[in-house]
Amino acid sequence: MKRPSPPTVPSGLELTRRRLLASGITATTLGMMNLRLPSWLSAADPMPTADQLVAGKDRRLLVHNASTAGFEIETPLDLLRDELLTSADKLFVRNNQQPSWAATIEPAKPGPWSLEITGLLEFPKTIALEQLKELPQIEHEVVLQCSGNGRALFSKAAPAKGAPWYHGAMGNVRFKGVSLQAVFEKFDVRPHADVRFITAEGADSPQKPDAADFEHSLPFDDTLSRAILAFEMNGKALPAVHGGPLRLVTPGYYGTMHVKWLTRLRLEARESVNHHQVKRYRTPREPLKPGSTFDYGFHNSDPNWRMRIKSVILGPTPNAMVEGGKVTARGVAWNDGTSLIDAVEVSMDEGVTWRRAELQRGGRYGWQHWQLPLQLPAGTHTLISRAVDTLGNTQPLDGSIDWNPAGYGWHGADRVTFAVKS
Ligand SMILES: Nc1nc2c(c(=O)[nH]1)N[C@H]1C(S)=C(S)[C@@H](COP(=O)(O)O)O[C@H]1N2
Ligand SMILES: [Mo]
Repeated sequence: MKRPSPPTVPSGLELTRRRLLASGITATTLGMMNLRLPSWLSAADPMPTADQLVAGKDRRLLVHNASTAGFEIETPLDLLRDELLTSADKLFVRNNQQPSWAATIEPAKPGPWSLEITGLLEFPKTIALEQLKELPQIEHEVVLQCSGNGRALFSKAAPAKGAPWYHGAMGNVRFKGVSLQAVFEKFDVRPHADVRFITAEGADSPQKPDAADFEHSLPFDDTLSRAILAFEMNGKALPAVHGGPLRLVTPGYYGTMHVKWLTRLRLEARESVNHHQVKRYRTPREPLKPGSTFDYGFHNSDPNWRMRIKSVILGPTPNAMVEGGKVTARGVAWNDGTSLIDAVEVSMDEGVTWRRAELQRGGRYGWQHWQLPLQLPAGTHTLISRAVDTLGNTQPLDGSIDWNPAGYGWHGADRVTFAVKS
């Protein structure tokens, strides 16, 4: 696909305005929808651009957080729309912590790398990256999505804590590596019978010495059957910023579970009590009143593991002015890969009637593309999309019924308002 050259960057103010416009939303839309403005919009000092933070990134990406403790960088909708596979220079970045050598989309060169497998097993293992690469390699197209993606939309109901991501904390990429199952077989990993979780650690460490080191526990059986240890993305060595040289990728799971710079897997009978596993990256089991507080624990919340079913409208973009009456609605849909996306339905009348969009099936864990040609009169229109899978899972019309303090797991029916010129 042809890549437009990045715009030349004038003054700071113009830059922030450009970035917001590039996201497909405008300050007025955000205001009307009662959403929180990105912090950099009001900041006197303009944020550094994405390419200044991470070498090789497209400077049109939206920087939410430029802290050296961990970057948060979003892909604007119109850049997502142009590619079937999100290229390394456009893919969002979310780091809680980051190794100093990982601020580039080039392959990582940290020196010799190995993976330890420890915990409840017969003989602990240390496996060199080169040994892993000798196993048969497999490739999966996967939706990589932060569990906070769409958080800004929750703020309509009540503020949610964290970066106000719109839809661009996601992408669709191909990861290549070796299956975890094959690694267990080849290296004769013998887990004890009471192993229930795999806890993954990366080479990154927190900036403050008293802060918890990022790690995540995943369910053992599901992870063993799905996960790959990835060392390539989109046919090239895995970019350092996206977890190179080695990343745990469990297709169908939220991005936070795809631990980057993977150094250790612990086989355990219990979920980790690490702060990032227990107090963050969880979703309450029962509905909450928007704005309420919640004390997260194992008994009342679930980790952000499998992704909820979702569809996103990629065109028209919010507030677009469309010429003529012929408009093609289009976008993507996905779920956790356990069942197939059965349909994407589109409504032009606030959910009274629905029409099925044409579905173009992709890989089990990747984006399913959909489109629907429409003939529309001049005026303002609101397009709503929702996906349904073969298990009957679908998206709530008002996604804010899933409101939670950290704004995780937004999967409301998507809606876009645009105008047709006469
Ligand atoms: N080691 C490590 N892995 C990590 C993180 C991190 O901070 N450290 N962030 C996680 C989160 S919250 C997300 S959403 C994804 C983001 O992946 P990306 O930056 O490659 O887009 O990485 C996950 N893996
Ligand atoms: Mo995330």
